[in-house]
Amino acid sequence: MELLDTIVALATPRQPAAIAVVRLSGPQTTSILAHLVRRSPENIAPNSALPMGIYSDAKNPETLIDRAVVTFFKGPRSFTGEDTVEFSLHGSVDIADAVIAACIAWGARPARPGEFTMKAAVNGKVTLPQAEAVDALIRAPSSRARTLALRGVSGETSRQLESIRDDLLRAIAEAEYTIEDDITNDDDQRAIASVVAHSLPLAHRIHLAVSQTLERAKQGQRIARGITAVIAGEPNVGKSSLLNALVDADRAIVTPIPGTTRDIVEGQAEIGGILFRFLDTAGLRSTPDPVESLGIQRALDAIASADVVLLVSDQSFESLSGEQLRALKGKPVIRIGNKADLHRIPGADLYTSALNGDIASLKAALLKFASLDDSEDAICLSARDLGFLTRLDQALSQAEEALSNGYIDAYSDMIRQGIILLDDMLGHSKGQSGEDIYQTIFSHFCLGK
Ligand SMILES: Nc1nc2c(ncn2[C@@H]2O[C@H](COP(=O)(O)OP(=O)(O)O)[C@@H](O)[C@H]2O)c(=O)[nH]1
Ligand SMILES: [Mg+2]
Repeated sequence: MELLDTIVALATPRQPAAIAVVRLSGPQTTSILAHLVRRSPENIAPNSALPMGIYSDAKNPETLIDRAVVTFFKGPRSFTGEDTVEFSLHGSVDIADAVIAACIAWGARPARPGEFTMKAAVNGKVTLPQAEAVDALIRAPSSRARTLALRGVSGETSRQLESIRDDLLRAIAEAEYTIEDDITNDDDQRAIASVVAHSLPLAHRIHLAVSQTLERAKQGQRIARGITAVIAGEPNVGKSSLLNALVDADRAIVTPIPGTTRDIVEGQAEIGGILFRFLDTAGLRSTPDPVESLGIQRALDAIASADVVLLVSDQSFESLSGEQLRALKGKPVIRIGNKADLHRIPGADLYTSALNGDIASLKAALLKFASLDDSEDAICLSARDLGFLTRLDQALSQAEEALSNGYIDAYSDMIRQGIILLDDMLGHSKGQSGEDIYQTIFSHFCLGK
């Protein structure tokens, strides 16, 4: 992939619409533009939207494609860091295709998905985590996910990571400087002890900062991808009724006949700005019916993949079989006493009446589970970034351990590894090829983004 190419793409959906936006970016932008419009590009002021005719060849008035608005962003003060033009066209697919074809005829090439953002990253306009936040923003499934991604786009998280990187550099400098300064053949031990005493607080502080960032990123992931809550329990306790109440729609079939639900029924709802995916399952009981048995197996599989299990009962929570209890083991469980309009059973965390739509206590418990209280701290990082942070966290705990044992060289080595991890994560690393970065990060972006 040639990073210096001038690229062009439709940035809006390929369908008739009010406006279609075609983006052109790269070093040849103004020379290509000079062929498409009659005004000389020197006379097109940056950052202003100007109406003008767009031609396949501006020298030939018969090749007029559209009368549209042209906005010119002069590099480096543009999104990509290079000269960029946005054509806001009448929203016809044919017009957009003709403008793209003209750009290509005069020297541009079709952009790959995400390539404009890739240019921005390569030109230092955004860090890789920032670029990923742009994608997360476009795909955000809930209002909280959107707010979170927007904070990522602003670069706040990247700045925190950069400052951790600065601290790591300082940690190496301090350890190595003191060593060179202090160590003599006579009192090695004392010198090492002094480096350890001097460096441990900083090493500890950096490790703590990374662990906290990791936790905040994990919480951000939950907000970004939503929370899967599996509704489970014995037959006829009101699981399907609860699903319908939670998603406020008639998703699952409700009857007084036990064993009605067999396959998993799914519904989504946004509660307090967080996306919840609810899975209604077959009632857990032993049954000779082979179809119902398969449904129960699916229910147990769903429990295994749940972020939280909503265990529903209208009698007691004591009667689950060993296999069912095993499936619940280690899972966060909210025990729901349903049919509270009839009676309140013992042992429940909260009571609902799915029949009357009385589920406020359940919604409150779900919000609490999502730990909304401290979700203000959550940060938007991708699964890729989370992988880097996890490895960085491990490297730093090893570094801290090496240091406490007086192994200064091993300590510096681990810190150095940490810096490499951060550089790869932020996109500073020279070792990664453009194509690798493109494939792991940008290839799944939208075209024209
Ligand atoms: N009184 C009362 N009946 C309920 C409540 N929730 C569900 N039911 C009834 O219990 C029966 C079984 O409900 P359903 O949702 O199919 O239970 P599931 O088998 O656990 O999915 C139906 O007749 C529902 O109308 C409730 O909160 N109160
Ligand atoms: Mg059911």
